[in-house]
Amino acid sequence: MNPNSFLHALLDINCIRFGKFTLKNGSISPIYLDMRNLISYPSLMEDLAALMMPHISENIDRICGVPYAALPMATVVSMKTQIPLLIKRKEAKSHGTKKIIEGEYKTGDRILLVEDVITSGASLIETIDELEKEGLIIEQIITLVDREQGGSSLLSSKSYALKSLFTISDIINTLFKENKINEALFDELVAYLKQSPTPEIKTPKRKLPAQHAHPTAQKLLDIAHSKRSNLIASVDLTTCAEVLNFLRKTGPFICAAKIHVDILVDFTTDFLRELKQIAIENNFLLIEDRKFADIGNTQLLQLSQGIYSIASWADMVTIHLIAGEAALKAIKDWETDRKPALIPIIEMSSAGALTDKNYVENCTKFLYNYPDVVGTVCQKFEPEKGLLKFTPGVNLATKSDNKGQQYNSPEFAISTLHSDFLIIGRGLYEAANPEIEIEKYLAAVRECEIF
Ligand code: S5P
Repeated sequence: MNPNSFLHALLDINCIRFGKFTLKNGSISPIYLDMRNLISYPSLMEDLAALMMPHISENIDRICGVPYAALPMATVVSMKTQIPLLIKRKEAKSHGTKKIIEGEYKTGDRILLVEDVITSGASLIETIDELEKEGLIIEQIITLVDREQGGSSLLSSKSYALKSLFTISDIINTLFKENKINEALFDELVAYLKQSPTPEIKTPKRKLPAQHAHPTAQKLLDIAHSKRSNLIASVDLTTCAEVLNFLRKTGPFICAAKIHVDILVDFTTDFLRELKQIAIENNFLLIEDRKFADIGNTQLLQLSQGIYSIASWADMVTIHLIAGEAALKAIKDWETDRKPALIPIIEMSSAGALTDKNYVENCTKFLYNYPDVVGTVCQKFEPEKGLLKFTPGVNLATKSDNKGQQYNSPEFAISTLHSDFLIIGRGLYEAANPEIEIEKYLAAVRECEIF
């Protein structure tokens, strides 16, 4: 069945009705959409599945139906595609397992969410949150009808892929063209759609905080505000001269330089002296991206000993929380004169990273209890309680590096991911003229009005 014939059928079986209807939000609408009646017509359910199937991505592990109207739709699509079904309960069971999702699944399964009608998208976002809390990845959403009342913009502002088989404008235009509704009704419907236009999604602009409880984080914020730059240069160059030259050029425009000191082929302690000097002269902080990931005792040795003697010069260091809370506790209990602030890595930017929702949720159980922690390196996760958000994987020119790195634009990182600080590596240090390239990044972040 072609899409237009399917629309006629929806009209015939009263899933689309015209008249005067009071909607849930109290407003009066001349059109009413109620897809629940479709279940009385099994052949139409099959037609619907056939219309949805060409849009389904290849990598879907599970199909999820949201009760009630979309549940049988998801069921038919599941039967036709042989992709197993999940049901998201309306309320968690009050007894026994207290499950919210029925059916077999595992963390990281990619989900196709099937919906009947999407209006503002608010209830769908609640469903998505609940599924994500279970460690599922919402790969795709297919809805039969989009009422064009903000739902699609809300979902795309949160980077979800939505496919609507029909928009309400499609329905009205098609039915008018095919003489299923008369001109007077068409005009009334068009006027209705015009006076209730898609509400614009007003996501408040991300502002860089002014205050932080930790003195090093406060310093970083002060520098960022004074330079109007939230850029952290990730200087992954391999000779001391290259790193220092790069920072002499870009130092005035960054608020911190992040290095991997162990990739330098000609490291000497003189390098550290010069690095600190350039940092002072150009007013930026130093981050060692060591990604500590060991038991507490070893981490303290890695921080304080060896040729790099990281704690003696780094203002901040990155740390994985794979070892659990003990990793942070050992550093908290460490008595020393110079302790770098900590930036735990909660989510990684690489494709297929194992830092899924479960991992993130486990980290948040203790993350906020350690005053040395000033922020997190993450992607979608939004840290709370004053922690700053640092996001790597930012590049103006490319989306990936063919080695697993995934890039977003500065605009996306700030406006959609709500990052405070952007970590930029090859986008800057591989540029022919980093001091010119950095102006493009500065223009992009300032455009987001973060300062
Ligand atoms: O998830 C992460 C965490 C980090 S710290 N993804 C990352 O890319 N990084 C680091 O950021 C990575 O080690 C590198 O130093 C920098 C990104 O560099 P780029 O050249 O890909 O921009």
